[in-house]
Amino acid sequence: MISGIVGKPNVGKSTFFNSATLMNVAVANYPFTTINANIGTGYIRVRCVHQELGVKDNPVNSACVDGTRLIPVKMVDVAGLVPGASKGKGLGNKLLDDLRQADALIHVIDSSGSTDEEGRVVSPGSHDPLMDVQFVKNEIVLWIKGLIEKDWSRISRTAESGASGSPELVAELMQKLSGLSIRESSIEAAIHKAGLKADKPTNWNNEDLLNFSKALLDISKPMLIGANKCDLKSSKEIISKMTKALEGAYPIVPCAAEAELLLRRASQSGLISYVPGDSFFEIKDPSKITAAQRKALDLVRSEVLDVWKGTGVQKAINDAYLSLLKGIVVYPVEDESKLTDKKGNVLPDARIMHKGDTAKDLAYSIHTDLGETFLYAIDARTGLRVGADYELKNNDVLKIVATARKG
Ligand SMILES: Nc1nc2c(ncn2[C@@H]2O[C@H](COP(=O)(O)OP(=O)(O)OP(=O)(O)O)[C@@H](O)[C@H]2O)c(=O)[nH]1
Ligand SMILES: [Mg+2]
Repeated sequence: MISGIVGKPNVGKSTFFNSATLMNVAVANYPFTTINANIGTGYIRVRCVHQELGVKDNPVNSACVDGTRLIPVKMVDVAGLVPGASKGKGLGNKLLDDLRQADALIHVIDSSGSTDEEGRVVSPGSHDPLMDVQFVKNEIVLWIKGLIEKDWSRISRTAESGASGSPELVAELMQKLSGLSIRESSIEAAIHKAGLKADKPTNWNNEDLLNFSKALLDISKPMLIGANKCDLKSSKEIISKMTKALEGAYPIVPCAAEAELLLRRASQSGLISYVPGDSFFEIKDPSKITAAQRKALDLVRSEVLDVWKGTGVQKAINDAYLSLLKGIVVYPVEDESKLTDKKGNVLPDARIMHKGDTAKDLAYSIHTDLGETFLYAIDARTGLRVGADYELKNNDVLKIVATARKG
């Protein structure tokens, strides 16, 4: 599962990305600082099961800080998107292509209203970011529509000449949109949601294609709004207005990416203890901190943590994977009584799976071989066997048993 960080230029996408991944990609106060996509690893934060199970853990694929498990997830930061991007304006289709692989979108907006549609600096509160929510969505819809339209007459005719109608259209669209991280079931659902008939695609008009593209975006790439720069004064009123206006359409998470970056770096260099997502931090040794560092940290506390109860960056990431993408966390082990891997590490891995995935899906996600030779799994909590179709539950600890593969 990959999340894509989208939005118009100069809203803080790369700052958000840096704060999530602790990478160091370029950030600057002008549009189009980012040109090529940046791919990195962020973390979702969950309560680890080790305390409940009464063991000490040795995470391998993830980290555990005082009972908080940080599980790696892939994130991509792309260039800023301007009105007309789907027609090639700004960095146009290149950046949209960089979004192909994203399963969920974190749409970063400038909630202080101090950047115009194209990311140029304007006075705080003078631009309404609600307009950006609309145009960014429209551009992504038009890009999807453009991809389909290019080949629509062939797709629709081929699909219609098939024997039984709908499966042909879905298969043709699947092929056309391959690489876009879209499932077959999402295409079916989008046809249905748009109120269209799959057996007569040659009758679809321009508006039908547009409605289909809208539905497909909503279903296949769910989105939340990261209302960034919430440390600035003008953001409070704008966020409250937007929250009402977007109710039922998109979840909105107030964010202060710059503050998160400062906290993460201060924590990394040992100045403070802070776990991403916390609403507080502690200065480790007050005698080692400079006056400037203290001032910056005090500002983060008073303008962000005390007001918003966190910087929002971790919440946005968690919500993207756990709510939008319906992720659940599963801990595979090799020895179900000791909860270890082959090397004796306790609760070594935490994996994010989809709600609805089965024990066999878990096996496949670890290794194709393990999926193909799957026999059953053992629930470490109960010691009972579960079958291939067992639906995974959040926080399951499972041992997969497979036949030994020869040669
Ligand atoms: N006040 C405030 N400024 C921020 C915050 N996050 C980012 N900025 C500033 O916003 C400006 C743009 O940040 P970037 O991260 O480069 O923005 P971007 O969206 O990646 O920009 P492009 O790559 O040009 O599309 C920089 O001056 C950042 O320091 C924040 O949380 N609060
Ligand atoms: Mg950038």
